[in-house]
Amino acid sequence: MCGTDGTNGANGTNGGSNGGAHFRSNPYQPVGDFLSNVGSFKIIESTLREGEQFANAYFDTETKIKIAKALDAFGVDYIELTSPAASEQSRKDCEAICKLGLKAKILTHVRCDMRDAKLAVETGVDGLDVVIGTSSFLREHSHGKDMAYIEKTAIEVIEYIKSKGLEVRFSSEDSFRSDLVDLLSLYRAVDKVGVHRVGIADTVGCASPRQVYDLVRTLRGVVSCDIETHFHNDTGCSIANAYCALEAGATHIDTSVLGIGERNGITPLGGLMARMVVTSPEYVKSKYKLHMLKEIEDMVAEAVEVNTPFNNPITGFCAFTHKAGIHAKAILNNPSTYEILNPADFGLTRYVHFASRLTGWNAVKTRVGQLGLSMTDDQVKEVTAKIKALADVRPIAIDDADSIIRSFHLTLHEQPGKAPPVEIRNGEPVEIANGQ
Ligand code: HCA
Ligand code: CU
Repeated sequence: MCGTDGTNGANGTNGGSNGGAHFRSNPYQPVGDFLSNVGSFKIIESTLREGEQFANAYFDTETKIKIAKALDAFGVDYIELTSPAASEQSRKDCEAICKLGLKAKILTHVRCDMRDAKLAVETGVDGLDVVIGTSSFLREHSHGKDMAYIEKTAIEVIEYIKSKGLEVRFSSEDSFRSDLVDLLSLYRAVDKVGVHRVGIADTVGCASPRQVYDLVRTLRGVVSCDIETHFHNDTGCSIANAYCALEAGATHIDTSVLGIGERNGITPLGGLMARMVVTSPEYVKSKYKLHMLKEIEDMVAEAVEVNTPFNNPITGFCAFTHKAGIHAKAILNNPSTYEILNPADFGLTRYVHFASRLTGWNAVKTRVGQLGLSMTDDQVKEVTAKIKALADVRPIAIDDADSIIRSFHLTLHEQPGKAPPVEIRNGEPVEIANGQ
């Protein structure tokens, strides 16, 4: 009923002359802060790594290449791939993507282990994202290594990768449940040997925005390298956490298309774009091809056999649908009244609902115009009452509302000044012939 692709009835022209007239200046500027990177962040797109850990994901080589090319065209800074140590095909796919000559830098994600690092540098990647668990949970129940061992291995692996002329990031899994002193001294040590980025990962999705702000801000004071962040969405904070990380001085955000990843995934690329285009419109619009978002999400949704969630930012089927009469009226006058995002920025159109019991006459008036009919305001109000009367009896479709409008108009034409011959009988609009 309310699509986002511009094919449905009331879309398209509803913006009228105000369609692009969103705010001239941006009233949503973040609190100014010299460490904030909300206007200069980079994206590490991990659909082909974290996303491959999504329950439904199986990407064959062709699909991986298609996704990598699309993400590159969209403008992401980095594309992160599954470790070549995961399987022989993963290694070959990594090599194949490196050979595409994309603008985005290609990274692969490896355990903090020299064998994995050696395998990865042979694939032709631009850099390695090295990771190891640092929380007591993971140290005790996963790899069983202590902090001294982690630091020593980390330094060896980082120095090796750097000696090959590649970019290297070092990250701790489960950073928010790691001991803060352990974490900071480890990061200080890897910063000293010249790691390009350190990473903070909320592996279990437990962190709140304020905790993220505090940790990143503290880390910002300890290391001089870039700071990458990675947020799982178990408690629904993945976009807010990414935003707070940037405010606190993080430089890189990990995303995946539709947020796919382990469990319910990580910061979604589209949701992050929605957040950041409001905060930093010039930066986001000049850097990323926002018009490609829907196509990329559809591509990934199809590959992993899911639907785009109805309430997805930007591309959810009703993300730009306005229903209540009060909303519709204001939107038709000026879309900024009830829209913080402009659908046109994403190549999409808004939709003003005109087939419900909440419908107001302004929306119906627009629909009358779209159907190429003309009525006075009083007539539009009359036909609106009919639409609402039917919608009080049952849910109605666009076609129902259109047929009420058309037959009402027909009667006006045939018998100017006479009462319109449409009545609701047994919950259906019924045209009343003369005298019946
Ligand atoms: C995982 C690893 C990771 C790594 C994040 C990073 C996480 O548990 O699968 O490299 O920064 O969430 O900790 O995705
Ligand atoms: Cu993760």
